[in-house]
Amino acid sequence: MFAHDVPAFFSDANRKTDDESSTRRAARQAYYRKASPPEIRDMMLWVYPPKVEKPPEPKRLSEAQKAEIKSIFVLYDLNDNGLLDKKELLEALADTGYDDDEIEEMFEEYDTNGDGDIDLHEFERMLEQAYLS
Ligand SMILES: [Ca+2]
Ligand SMILES: [Ca+2]
Repeated sequence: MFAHDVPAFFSDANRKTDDESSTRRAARQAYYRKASPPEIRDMMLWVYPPKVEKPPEPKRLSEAQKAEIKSIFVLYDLNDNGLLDKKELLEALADTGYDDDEIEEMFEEYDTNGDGDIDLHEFERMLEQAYLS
């Protein structure tokens, strides 16, 4: 940088503070003209760091929510065998406003291992959306 550039350099640097700090802009303007292309690239990365897209944290049920779901499961599991069969689910959801077809559909959808029962794990999946949304 030449001495006669200095006043303009600073006034310019101080004026433009919109999306990069004046210090960074000053540094970029001071060194830009002598920089080699890789150096320019490095400076641009410094001034405009690439946005690191963090993948959203997968939503998980908390231990408290899991415990709550389990207590509901136990309540629905009328014969206490650790599984909800279709009849138990129909009975459990009878008052929720779902009709039998919808409940049966839900049952088929969430009985992911197809054994004809909803186990606790499948039941968690069933309620997960309601809990996490
Ligand atoms: Ca049962
Ligand atoms: Ca199952």
